[in-house]
Amino acid sequence: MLKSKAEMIEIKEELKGNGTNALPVVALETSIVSHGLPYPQNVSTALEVEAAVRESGGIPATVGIVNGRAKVGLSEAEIEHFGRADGIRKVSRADLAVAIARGETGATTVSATMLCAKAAGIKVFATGGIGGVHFGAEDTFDISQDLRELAETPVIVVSSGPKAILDIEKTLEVLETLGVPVAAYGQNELPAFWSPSSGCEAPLRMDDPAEIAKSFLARIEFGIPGGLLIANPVPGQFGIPKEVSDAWIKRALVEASARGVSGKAVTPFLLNSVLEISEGRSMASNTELVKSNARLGARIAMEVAARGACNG
Ligand code: PSU
Ligand code: MN
Repeated sequence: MLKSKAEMIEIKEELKGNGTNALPVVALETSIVSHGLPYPQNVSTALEVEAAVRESGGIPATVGIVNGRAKVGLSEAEIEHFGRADGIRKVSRADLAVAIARGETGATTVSATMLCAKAAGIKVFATGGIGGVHFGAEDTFDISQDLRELAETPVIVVSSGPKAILDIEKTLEVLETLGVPVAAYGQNELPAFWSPSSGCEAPLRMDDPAEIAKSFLARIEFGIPGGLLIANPVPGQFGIPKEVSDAWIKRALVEASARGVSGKAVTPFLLNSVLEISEGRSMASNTELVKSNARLGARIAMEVAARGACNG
């Protein structure tokens, strides 16, 4: 028998609205836990990120595929499993339905987490850096599914911009082509993950969570599909100067090409390799920026909820 949609998704009780009160839920991803950071810092970060959402007035919902069901609102034990187990599948848009049909367990990337958030009625999702256009994409065609998801799925993604390992200029061009609004939060320049500066001006600047919520809801009301990308710069003392991170990335890219890394392995390889090259410096920055995005995500979710956009 084919599973019904209700059987494919399990939403934690706390996240279900009562039909009258909108809840300020913030979705969180598991690919960053399973593939983005090493154990045990991945688990402690994921739990701190959930706490950061709560402290800022939101309700966290970490998302992952568990035994063929999209779970929205993982338990602490499940988060621990995603962080500890080896070989957890990376689930993006293309893999989501296959993982469900096969009864697999998998960690969701930005694209798959957005799809699960939409299915659960969640409007805001906080993460680290989004996927985008890789260097050399003119030869490899390596462009993340995250970009097209932003064009299609109505979720506000709070990030620190595209991951610094990417070709930021090309990523911005593709986002423009796809009609995705991209706003730097509180500055004119687009941040680039560990670094508050990318050298590129952001297409938009927004300084106020209420303005972000209103812009998103106006888009829905007007019938324009897709989300909104917010790029929140890493908090001051945790930022890594662009020249420093550019040097790390250069070395990581050389290593990736020497080893012929391709497909979905590219991003985890580069992040891991930068972690080694930077002797762990990239990690503090990575964990702090995700927490900061979680706090901003909660403030935006409260503004969305205050305007009646409901969960459940
Ligand atoms: N941000 C991080 N660490 C990560 C990722 C983002 O700080 O590991 C993950 C996200 O899940 C993102 C994915 O969607 O990397 C992008 O992978 P790809 O480039 O293969 O689309
Ligand atoms: Mn890719």
